[in-house]
Amino acid sequence: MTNIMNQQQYIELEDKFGAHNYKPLDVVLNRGEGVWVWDVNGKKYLDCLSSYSAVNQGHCHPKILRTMTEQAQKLTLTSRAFRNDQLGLFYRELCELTDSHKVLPMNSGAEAVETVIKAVRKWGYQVKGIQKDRAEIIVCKNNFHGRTITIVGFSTDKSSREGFGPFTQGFKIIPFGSPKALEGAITPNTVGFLVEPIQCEAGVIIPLAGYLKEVRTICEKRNIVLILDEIQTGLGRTGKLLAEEHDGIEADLTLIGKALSGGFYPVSAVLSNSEVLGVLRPGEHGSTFGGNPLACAVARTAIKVLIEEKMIENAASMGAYFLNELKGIKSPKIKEVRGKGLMIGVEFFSEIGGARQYCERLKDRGLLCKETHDNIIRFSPPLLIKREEIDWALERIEAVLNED
Ligand code: IF1
Repeated sequence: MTNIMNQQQYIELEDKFGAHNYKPLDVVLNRGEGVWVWDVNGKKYLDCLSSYSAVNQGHCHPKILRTMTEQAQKLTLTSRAFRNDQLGLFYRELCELTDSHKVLPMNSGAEAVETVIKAVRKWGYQVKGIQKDRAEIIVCKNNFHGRTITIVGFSTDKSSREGFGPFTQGFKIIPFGSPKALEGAITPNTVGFLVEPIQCEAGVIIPLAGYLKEVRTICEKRNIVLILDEIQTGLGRTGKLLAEEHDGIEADLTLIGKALSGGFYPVSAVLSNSEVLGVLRPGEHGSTFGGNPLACAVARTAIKVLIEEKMIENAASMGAYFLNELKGIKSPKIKEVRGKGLMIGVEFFSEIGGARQYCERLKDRGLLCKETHDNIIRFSPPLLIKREEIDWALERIEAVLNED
């Protein structure tokens, strides 16, 4: 295929006509297959970001692609004014797989977060008997749950929130990883605790084993709803279907998104193990595209391939291998290597002047990854990555670390 423009021209177009709310690496991609992507010059890269875990199943997975095109030719959108033949099947399959009772489908992750905030507040008023407009939700420092006004209002990240107020009331922020802090923050008005099992965007921050178990106990004892944001950690990323399984617990509400469609389409969902979703009545919540037949069909296949092709098991074994090999790299630049499954963070000493330069250099050598905050690189390749491909990545990572 001949390109009508060169790479620089594509970049200039984006810069000229697009809002500048991103600072992407200057690589212009136009094709993807499995763990690999290609730029407009035909150069091949190993994708170690997986679109922030949205393409866990690999780029353009052929089975998901087939479902997408087949369903798109049949029926794409009915709105929820009418029913469609995919929604119930999607619900049942998701509930059976995750041991949930009810599902509420949305599109983006942020919408799933907004949905639980509404549902949990209503539960607080209706079931717990909290006084009107007093409901409080506890969240963690350094959280990342999305970009809406309400969500960034309880972010502690300056660039996410500054300049966007006034914000929504009713949130309390505690340190991540501390059951004691949770205990101390609960008041009679507390309705829920919203937390990521691993704080990915904060730099792959993994709490001590058993944290979620203690949190689960506290929520139970104090009658508050435990909400896990598994939008990034869920669907195999950490070597389990849901990261909560590492602690052997079940949240009351679980949020999934991203890889729920294998990256084809925005699909998110709130999974409920409790009565909480039951408080929503007709007219109180919804979305034009949420639960549409195309989304449901795509998500059904995306989940199916994740299971059938044993991607979760592969994430566990290849993740352990990748983590161990990264830990074995002797470099004075590396402060710490940490991870679970194929969610891996490499933290550099701040003296080296930021992780971005290493992302740039890795890009030049054919490996795509992204810094998070200044000094951390997250490696999160698609879950079907093979040992040889990890070795290929390791060679390049080592080479880049050994330069200058
Ligand atoms: C961007 C970050 C990752 C999420 C968790 C909810 C959402 C996300 C745990 C919201 C979304 C995305 C947003 C995307 C980049 C990416 C990201 F760098 F911004 F923080 F992954 F780490 N909960 N994360 O990770 O889901 O509404 O986007 O579908 O903002 O560029 P969304």
